[in-house]
Amino acid sequence: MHGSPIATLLVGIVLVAGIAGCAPGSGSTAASPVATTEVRLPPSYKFDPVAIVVKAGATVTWTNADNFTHSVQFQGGGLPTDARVMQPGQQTTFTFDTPGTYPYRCSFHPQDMRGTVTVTG
Ligand SMILES: [Cu+2]
Repeated sequence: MHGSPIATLLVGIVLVAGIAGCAPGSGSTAASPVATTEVRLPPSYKFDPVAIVVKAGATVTWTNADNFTHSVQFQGGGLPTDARVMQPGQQTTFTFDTPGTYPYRCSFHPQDMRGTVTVTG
């Protein structure tokens, strides 16, 4: 009888810790952008880093280091939406002139491969 309130409290703490521990993994779009102009596509099927931040006028280079063909396809935002296809070992570049947030994806693997370029003024 004396032990049960403490046991209830402990269960509560474990539950809260478990929920908090899950939070970062559940929000994959919430990755904080990395300041770089280089995005690699390592094996397999991903952009690394997935979110970057660059200054207006910067040229971003994507390098396909995977064993499969991928692409960079901007999702609107005034940018050309044609797929910029990269065979394994190839690169593509794009110069961002206007501040904004530009989501893109791989046109071949749109469910798995998405990234974001944030351009600051
Ligand atoms: Cu792909």
